[in-house]
Amino acid sequence: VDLEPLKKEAALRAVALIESGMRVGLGTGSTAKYAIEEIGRKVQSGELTGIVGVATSEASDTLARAVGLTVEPLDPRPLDIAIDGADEIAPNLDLIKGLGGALLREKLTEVQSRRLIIIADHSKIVGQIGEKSALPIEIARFGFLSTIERLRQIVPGGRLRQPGAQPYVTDNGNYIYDAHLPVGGDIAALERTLKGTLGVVETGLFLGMAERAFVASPDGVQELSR
Ligand code: DER
Repeated sequence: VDLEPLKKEAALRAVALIESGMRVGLGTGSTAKYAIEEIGRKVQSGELTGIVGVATSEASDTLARAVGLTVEPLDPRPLDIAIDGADEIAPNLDLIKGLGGALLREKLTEVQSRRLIIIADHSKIVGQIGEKSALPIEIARFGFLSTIERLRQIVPGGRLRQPGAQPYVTDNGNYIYDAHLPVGGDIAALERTLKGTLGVVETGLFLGMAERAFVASPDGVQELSR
């Protein structure tokens, strides 16, 4: 089945929560793209006014401006709402994110948002974190081979993200190591261990951050809340 209409439906449900005057975190990825386009449509039609967007990637910044949104850099002021996709959604709304490579700016932005709304198709639903997706970990470029060796001691079986001849480089000039998580286990403890590992910049574990998720499947859009 074509998931794109389902992803768009989920995005429309999330965008319906935005009110005029809000500061909005703009997510990254193919589902967040529908949300950014819809916000742009509502601003152009006058349904929404006074919206300021904060983008979680260069790609989302470019798209937001292209649809006529005002985009500002992240500053310490809180955001009213952020809308973003995910790679895995657990029953308690713990997430894996980062397959689009934007996890650092996403987490930096979304921790400042009063509400984090996740939008996805049903393929992202898991019973436990680690079931379907790798865990993206952003690592410093300098000494990355040493950092990867440190990570292999914690989460063996991962690899540097390298789609072509060169490693993938994030908007922040870092590399990504895609780790394979053991399913189950204490992921909060794992997050602490990973964050305490020299050379690790950020992980794609978004634990206890999302307020709700709109998940689209062929029989409709489910609204999950924590
Ligand atoms: O990289 C990211 O964090 C994206 O939000 C990703 O998790 C979801 O991307 P998708 O909507 O294209 O599947």
